[in-house]
Amino acid sequence: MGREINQRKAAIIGCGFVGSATAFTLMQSQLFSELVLVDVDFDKADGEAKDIAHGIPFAGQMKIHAGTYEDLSDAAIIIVTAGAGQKPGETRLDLVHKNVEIYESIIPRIAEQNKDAILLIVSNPVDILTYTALKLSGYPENRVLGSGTVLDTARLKYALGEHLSVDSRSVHSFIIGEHGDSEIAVWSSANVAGVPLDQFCEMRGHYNHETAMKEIAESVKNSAYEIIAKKHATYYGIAMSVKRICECIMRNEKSVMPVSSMMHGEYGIEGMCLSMPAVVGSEGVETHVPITMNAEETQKLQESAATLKEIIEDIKL
Ligand code: 6V0
Repeated sequence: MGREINQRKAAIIGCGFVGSATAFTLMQSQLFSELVLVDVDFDKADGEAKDIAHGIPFAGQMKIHAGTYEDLSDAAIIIVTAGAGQKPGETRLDLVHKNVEIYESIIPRIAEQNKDAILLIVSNPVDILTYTALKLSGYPENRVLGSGTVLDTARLKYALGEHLSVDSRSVHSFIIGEHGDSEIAVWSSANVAGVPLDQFCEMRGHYNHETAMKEIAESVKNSAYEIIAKKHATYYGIAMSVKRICECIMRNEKSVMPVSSMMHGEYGIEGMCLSMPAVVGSEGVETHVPITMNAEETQKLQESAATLKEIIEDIKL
């Protein structure tokens, strides 16, 4: 245990659709000089590493290879995407038992090799598994985070950008809570370049915002179901979300992102992981940013938390 951390090394555990798309994206990002891929199926990891490595001459020099848990001992970021994905019709919460069991076999082995990395959890249900990884790893809370609603927030910004015919990067809005069916779009603080969303809608000739926003939030919430029904998995959007989180950590950007992390009484929510905006930098989650919400949004967040709490109380770690 305990080689010195190589600040430019990352590892991905689980090389299915999400793990391999993430590896492909990270290879192109040039954020890391070494990327190690681990999977129960070693050949799968090896095949993906070799295939992705053939893109290196077009992107820039680095090392990408399949490995074992011993190879994690000096990784700065360990991304966990291992586990079953949703089948058509399944919710993320339906995956709990299968994936908690998989985490019980993975997380202690990571912690045995490396106590100083940042654990970035991606498998679903991501909030429950972030909590599971935190408990099983013994890592400090700031260094265990889940991709949370970073992807859902990107989906929301994309949909709003299309609706309003504006660059999605100029849209400031968050989806928070569970990465799943009880997630909440925080409309009350949404804006485009500082202009409140309702006002911007009118500027663009849309006067039915309440109906339109409801439809957009529903379609964002259901987009994974739609994609899974059509192509059996989602992976490009999450790969870009993971890359963005890695950028923040590697460059100590301190960007505000809705990652999943441990809650300590914010909005009365305690002892569980869910997504709310947080400052993310080289130490992981630096601090939560309790954005302004109206009473209805706060209540929905508490309901989302209650859904997750029930599940957490049911799993024995
Ligand atoms: P997949 O294509 O079935 O890949 C899973 C991979 O994990 C396979 O290669 C398995 O061999 C491997 N695996 C299983 N058990 C272990 C183990 N014990 N150790 C190491 N590797 C193991 O699934 P896919 O890649 O589509 O999805 C992976 C997870 O990501 C699922 O839980 C999805 O629900 C989740 N997603 C999370 C998203 C998010 O926003 N957080 C988005 C999309 C998918």
